[in-house]
Amino acid sequence: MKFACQEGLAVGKSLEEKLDGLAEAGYEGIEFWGSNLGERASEIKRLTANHSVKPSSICAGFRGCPVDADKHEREIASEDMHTLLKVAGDLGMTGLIMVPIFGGPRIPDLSPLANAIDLEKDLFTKLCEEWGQTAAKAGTCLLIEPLNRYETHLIRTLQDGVDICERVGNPHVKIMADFFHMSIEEQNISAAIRSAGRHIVHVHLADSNRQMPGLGHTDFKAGFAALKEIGYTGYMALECGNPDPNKQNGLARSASYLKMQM
Ligand code: LER
Ligand code: MN
Repeated sequence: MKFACQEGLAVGKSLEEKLDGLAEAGYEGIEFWGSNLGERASEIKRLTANHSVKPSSICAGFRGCPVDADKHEREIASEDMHTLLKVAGDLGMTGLIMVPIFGGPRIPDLSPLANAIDLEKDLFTKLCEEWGQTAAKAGTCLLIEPLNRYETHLIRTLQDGVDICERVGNPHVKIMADFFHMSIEEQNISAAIRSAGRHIVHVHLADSNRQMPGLGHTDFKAGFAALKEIGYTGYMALECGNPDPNKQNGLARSASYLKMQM
């Protein structure tokens, strides 16, 4: 297991300084926001080629919403997803993280023919089949991220994500597990990780209150033990608040805390 950190949390004016700061604090990966990332790909490649901190993943950053009622919204989302998957592959990343929809449904309920949720899931599965082919060609993965009930109605538990992966049946369509969302949605985080094990290829780290690990009540020791049991060797990227007035110290303290939970 390797610790990574989202670019927005890293300390430094330039990407070069951020990479050095992350290495010093004990991180081996950096996760980027997706919008316009293609324009930065050559700089990222150049700066990370001989650096201990590698590009781990892209976190969303596509326009539109792939399960919107409006065709244009769906098309721009899908187009950006294909583009970002190619960028993720080009940068040697684990994958592109995506949430199909924030908030409530945007398509009408057509029951008794089909309710909105079934329509959304069918549509999302179809799109994952298309994105999965691009991911496979690019040598990366599409990473479905389950979110808590206050942020989405659709894919909320690891099992919800696994159901889509199994419907698609492409090894390049996987899920990622976010400790913050799991602390709200899962009955038992370790059991959920063990049960979804075959499909987890990326992890987000935040405590139960979305602060730095160690500042809430999530049992990372138990969660990491479950990840070890499933043979997880991927990145775990920090996505949380850093309340330390000295941000660099906060990052270093978090890495030390996390290493003690392994
Ligand atoms: C949002 O809560 C989240 O966890 C992000 O990773 C979504 O892309
Ligand atoms: Mn997340």
